[in-house]
Amino acid sequence: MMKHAWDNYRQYGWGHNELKPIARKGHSTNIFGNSQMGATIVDALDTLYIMGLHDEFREGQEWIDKNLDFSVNSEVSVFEVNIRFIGGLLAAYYLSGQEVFKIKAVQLAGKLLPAFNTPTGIPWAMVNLKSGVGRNWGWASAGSSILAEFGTLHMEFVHLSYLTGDPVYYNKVMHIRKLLQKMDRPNGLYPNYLNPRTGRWGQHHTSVGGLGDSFYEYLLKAWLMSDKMDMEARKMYDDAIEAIEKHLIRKSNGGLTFIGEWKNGHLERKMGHLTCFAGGMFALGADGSRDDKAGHYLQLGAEIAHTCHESYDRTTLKLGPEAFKFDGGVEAVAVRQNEKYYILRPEVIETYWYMWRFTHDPKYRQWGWEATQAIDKYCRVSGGFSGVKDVYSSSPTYDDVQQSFFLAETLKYLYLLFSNDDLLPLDNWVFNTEAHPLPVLHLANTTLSGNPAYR
Ligand code: DMJ
Repeated sequence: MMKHAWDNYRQYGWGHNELKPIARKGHSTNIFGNSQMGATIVDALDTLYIMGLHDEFREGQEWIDKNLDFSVNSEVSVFEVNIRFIGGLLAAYYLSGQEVFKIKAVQLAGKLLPAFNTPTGIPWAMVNLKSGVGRNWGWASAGSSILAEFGTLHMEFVHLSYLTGDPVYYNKVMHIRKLLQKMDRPNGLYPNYLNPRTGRWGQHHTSVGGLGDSFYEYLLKAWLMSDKMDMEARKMYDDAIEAIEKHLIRKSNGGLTFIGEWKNGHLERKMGHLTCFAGGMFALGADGSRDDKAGHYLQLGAEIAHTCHESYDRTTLKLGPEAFKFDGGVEAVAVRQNEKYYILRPEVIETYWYMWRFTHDPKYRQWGWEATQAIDKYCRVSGGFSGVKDVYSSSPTYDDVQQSFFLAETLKYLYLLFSNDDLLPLDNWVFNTEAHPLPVLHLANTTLSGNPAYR
């Protein structure tokens, strides 16, 4: 499947950000501005490497060396460029040892830094790579920046400081953390919106899915990545998860555990495909949890994995919808037409993989195999892989996009699910939110100024 996705991108979309597998031409979205930065190449590199597709890896490396240029007049998403490009380049560097990846990652990071020039130091969502001018998404509440965006920079930025010896990146993300620590949190929950001019929360909407998700993930992973020294991050994670469990996690009438969203003073009994990553996160955070609740969090991870599997199993195509409800007799099923699509997302498979690593219960491989077969049957087209618009329809129509995260994440997690545990062991590697593995840093003897946790 990786060969099919890559070869078609190579043939029809090379150098573009993504591929339209039916029209057989390049594709892009506003997260990459109007740039042609080969997002699929950068996102796919480490998957190619891990799978032993060395010729393809070398082709990608050559393109990056000769063509990847960040001096372009293009307004890009700081978050997306960080997780896909900086994360992808750093992982490729750590796996292969090729300097070009490190050099490009550092060049690109330099282009993102002007986004932090706001009155509070909370970065803008978007930055123009040439002019350095930043701004926020027009749709975000009250001119706010987004929690999952400014809160998903820590892993990559700490690695950049580690590799360059320049504390600037580290200081930027620690400043964000300090600011968040000082703020009041309604019910202990972090709202998704924060205004970078005033430093005040926007709308009180809290989500473990879109807009919130990877902020919580990076608190846990900051701790893991520091060889469990960064206790400040662990505490923030534990506090956040306790509030989430209290206010957002419920059991449906049919006995399915789900994570809802806090909106306008009440709990919305709806869960997104994106939220399904949290099963893996709870399992990953079980060891080291407060009050020795490891068994509890592993169980919670298993319950979320089960619920998300049900969201797949209750469809015609055996692929999960973008969002599903637990309301009025409906359980783990999408209700609105515009929530019935599947765009090759990884989160459910990601959770199967973490659960497999921690329990070795064969059901996770079985569920992963069901998803593999469904993707291969319903999303494969002759020019690559495409998302589908309705997982409840037996004759689905395609969205004609092969997302770069399909190669970075979905196929990587599937490959790992059927590999031995000594391929990227979790004691030594921490995966960024785009599934790019970064090594645990043993920083006891390294100076990263500012945080006693690192001394
Ligand atoms: C990916 O870019 C990352 O996993 C991100 O954290 C969430 N959305 C997509 C995949 O669905």
